Amino acid sequence: MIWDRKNECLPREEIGQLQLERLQSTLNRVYRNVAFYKKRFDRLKIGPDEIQTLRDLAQFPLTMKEDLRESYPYGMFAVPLREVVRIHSSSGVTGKPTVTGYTKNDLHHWSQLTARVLTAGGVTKDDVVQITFKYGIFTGAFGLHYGAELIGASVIPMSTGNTRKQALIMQDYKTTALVSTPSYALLLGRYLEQEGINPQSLSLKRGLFGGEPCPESMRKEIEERLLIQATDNYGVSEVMGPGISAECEYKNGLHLYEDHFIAEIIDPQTLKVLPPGAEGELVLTTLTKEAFPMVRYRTRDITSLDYSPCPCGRTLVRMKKVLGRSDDIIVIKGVKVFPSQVESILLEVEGVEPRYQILVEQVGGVDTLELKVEVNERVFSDEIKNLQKISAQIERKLREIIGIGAQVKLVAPESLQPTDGKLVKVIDRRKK
Ligand code: DLL
Repeated sequence: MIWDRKNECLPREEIGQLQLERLQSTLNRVYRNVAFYKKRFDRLKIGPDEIQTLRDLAQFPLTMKEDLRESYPYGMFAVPLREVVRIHSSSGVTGKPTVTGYTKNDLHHWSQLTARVLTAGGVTKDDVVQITFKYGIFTGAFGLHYGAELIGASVIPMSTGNTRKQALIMQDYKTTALVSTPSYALLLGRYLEQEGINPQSLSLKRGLFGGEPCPESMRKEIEERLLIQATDNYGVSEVMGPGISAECEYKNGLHLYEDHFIAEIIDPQTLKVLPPGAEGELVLTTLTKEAFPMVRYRTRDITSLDYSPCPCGRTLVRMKKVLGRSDDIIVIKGVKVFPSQVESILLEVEGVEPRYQILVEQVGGVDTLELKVEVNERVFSDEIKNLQKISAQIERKLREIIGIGAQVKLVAPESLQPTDGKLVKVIDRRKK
């Protein structure tokens, strides 16, 4: 099913033309209304009129999270505050949060976009949607909430935590669609087994997961445990929140809503734009946002773009599932470690949750790594001897597969504290 067939299935030439027109207008607006952009463009002696083709965008400077922090809180707004009707913030996954604003029109577009996401994941007006993102300043819950209401689904605004109550409501209210992070869905799935709740007794049919990476092995386990179809959706608060890209039923990449965003892939080292298909860092430019337009925002997320046709009929480019963040790579004693590698190891260990936190420190000039991992209730109340066996097993796998020595600490279920439902996966306390 497609929510906005006209805009999601535009011929490719028309997408390009629409993007060019909207890009020219966005650059004009930011140049006139945001001192940060004016100063930068002037310094490089480039102006909005430079844009003759979409390729010309590469001449414009990249915007980074640090730039937003310097303009904290409202310095990057392109409209007066009285035009802003909603204020959100990023989840602060990597440091101090940033502020974003939305006009009435922005909110209208945002609901349309999350309605596209939900429809692509199979949600219709007949669904009962349980949202377990945190309701508050984080974009996840409100963003998807309004899209679900626009579709006409019945929305349960559960917010985060309290797995017992989440499961109870899921049973009693006959939830058909779960909207959450993939790691929370997995936790819920394992909780059901532990409590002897048969997933066949639930009405659940689909899960729409986002906010953090969901490797294929994780998707498979969630689908098997909850007996659902799971799709991935992606978003970044600084750019909009959820509603930037989402998988369709073919699950072969996330269709990126190109009528509202331009996607580029750059080499994170040289910062040069890479050709289609190459793997690198995703850079996003907004095309319709009024309150908080963003030009060439470095998301830090590693992916690639696929322009080949999709059997679903959408003509929008597909981004590959995010592989990890370019700033999440930890170098320990010269070895490069991706949190996703650690996650794959944890997924294979019985009784262990893929909910973890990596703490890197320097003790006497030597890098040390501690890995805190949640285990399920049964394992946690097991004998010390068995807990030690599990941590030794993880330590051995880390040494054999990734080549790093780590101290593994097993902790109680749900004891690692998420920020807005997302865990900060890497804490690096070494001096840069
Ligand atoms: O996480 C917005 C969102 C909420 C998206 C709910 C989807 C569902 P931030 O808190 O600003 O916004 O975090 C953005 O989260 O740069 C990625 O590193 C990561 N991320 C988000 N979605 C995915 C995904 C929201 N589907 C950061 N796969 C991004 C992998 C994701 N990583």
